[in-house]
Amino acid sequence: MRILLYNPDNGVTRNFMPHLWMFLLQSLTPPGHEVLLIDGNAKPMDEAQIAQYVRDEKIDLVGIGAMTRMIAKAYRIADAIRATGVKVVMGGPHVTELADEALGRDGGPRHADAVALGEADETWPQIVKDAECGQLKEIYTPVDETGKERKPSLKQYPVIPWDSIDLAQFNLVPKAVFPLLKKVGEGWGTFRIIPVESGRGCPYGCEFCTVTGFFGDSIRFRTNESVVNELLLLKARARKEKGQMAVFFIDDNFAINVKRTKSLLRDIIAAGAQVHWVAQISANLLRDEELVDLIAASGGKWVFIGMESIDPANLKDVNKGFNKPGEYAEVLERLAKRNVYAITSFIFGMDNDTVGVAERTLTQVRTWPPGLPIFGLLTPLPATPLYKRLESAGRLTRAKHWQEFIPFAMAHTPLKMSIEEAHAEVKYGWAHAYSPEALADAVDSLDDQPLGYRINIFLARLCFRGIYFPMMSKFSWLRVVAENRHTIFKLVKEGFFGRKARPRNPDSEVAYDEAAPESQVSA
Ligand code: B12
Ligand code: SF4
Repeated sequence: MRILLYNPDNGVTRNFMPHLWMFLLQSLTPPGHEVLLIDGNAKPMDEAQIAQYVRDEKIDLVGIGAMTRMIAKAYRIADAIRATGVKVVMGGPHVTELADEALGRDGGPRHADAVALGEADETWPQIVKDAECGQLKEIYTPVDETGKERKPSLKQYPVIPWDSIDLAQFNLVPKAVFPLLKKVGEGWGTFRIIPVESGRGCPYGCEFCTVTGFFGDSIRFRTNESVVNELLLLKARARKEKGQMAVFFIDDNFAINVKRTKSLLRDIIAAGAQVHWVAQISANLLRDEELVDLIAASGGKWVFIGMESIDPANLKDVNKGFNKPGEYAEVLERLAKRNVYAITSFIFGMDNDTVGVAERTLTQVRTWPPGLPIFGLLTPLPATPLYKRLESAGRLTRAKHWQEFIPFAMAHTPLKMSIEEAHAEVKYGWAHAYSPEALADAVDSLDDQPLGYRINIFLARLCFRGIYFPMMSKFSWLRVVAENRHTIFKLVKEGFFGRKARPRNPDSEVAYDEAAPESQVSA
């Protein structure tokens, strides 16, 4: 069969990274089939175009995966494909929770011929077999011989052939910045961020999160060896194409088992498999100095920290009381001392939030080492404890918000402010954290660091700005470049003419550079 795996675009940004599920299912497809991949973020298509593609390419089966926010688009695409007579299987977190919606059993229209519930590593080969002999079932559940739900072990993880997969669509280097990047170092022809998982599951059960329900509270890990080999494969590819490759460890909480994470990081260093990497780690796990040393030495550059709120009452409300706002600054300093920076994620519209929450949060953020703050709104995702709580309290204003996705829009009423006020807080957060002045401050605060670090934070801030302020057109980029011309001029001047030597930060330890002299170090 010719199988198409499709991920819809998110309608807001051009994703910076491909989705892992597609590559994983491609690798798990039984031999004898050809699998094509389309990520709508890289290759945007409307319903008519995808239907035409399916006909032209003589596709026999289509698999679609989507998060809740992309599900409306996913359904429209599925409808267009089914209208051509080709069967559609859907999977991922949304349809796992609302299979009846996808199958049209809730009174609405049907969008999928089959739904794969939960993790599909073990059911996907069966789905392909059944589709091949025309016996596709409606629901595939990962169960053991006794019919009990089974979470796949990651011990036998497939080899994803990163050395040969066509990744042309995921090159992040804009042509306009070539001259500047060349000054920073050779080998910037391509830059890709590749998703790699080392484990699944998180037991913390934060109220708004689907992860504990979906992946279970039993945490499973790949072997260190399989992760190390994957990194070596990626590194070899980057070297071959004279480009840069960074890895996003997409584990929900990369250091959930600190002992295991340390052992993995040590093995990465021992094998010379360091690449620049990003991972999600909760603040409480970053108290461990040795862990942070290993993060830096193994190539860790950015850590995504779900801080959510600086108000302990809010954190308690959403079952995230293990986050201690009092230690945020210390955690960030600990990282920055090793040249590791943080993507700090905040949620507004929580029950104890009042007008001014964005400025109160930013006041704290400004005292921290420079990073990438991001701001979102509390969103009741289906089947989360939050959804159930708000539903039973009659507080949902758009109970099926995913049917008409609106970015940065609440679907329930917060307790201490209005929906409009919550929206205004998010806007304020983004506008002030990503203003030309804030970007200049971030660059200046790294004044004692090499140019690469400062360019890095500047470019990262420009890109992150696009999460909230649409930056899809050339015009919007030109405007942002014009607004930030002073900082750009300063960096370019320094790139071409150098600058007077500055005292180097005596506390700073560039552990990764020292540990991995021949790796793809750039920044
Ligand atoms: C990496 C990641 C991202 C990346 C982007 C996605 C990417 N390019 O990979 C970034 C960091 C940008 C991101 C952002 C967001 N994310 Co996110 N993200 C993840 C994360 C941590 C990993 C995804 C992953 O690759 N998992 C590993 C793969 C193997 O698992 P999987 O995708 O679920 O696939 C398996 C099954 O679901 C199934 N499957 C999936 N698709 C299909 C399709 C078919 C046909 C079949 C048969 C099976 C199948 O089989 C796979 C193998 O078992 C997940 C949490 C998680 N652990 O999954 C959250 C998660 C997907 N994100 C989530 C959310 C909410 C967001 C944001 C909206 C957060 C926010 N408030 O801003 C944004 C929106 C992004 C956007 N604009 O598109 C939620 C989605 C919940 C939901 N119901 O939709 C999750 C589950 C986390 C959570 N907190 O609950 N995210
Ligand atoms: S720590 Fe992160 S992944 Fe784990 S339940 Fe909380 S929000 Fe979800």
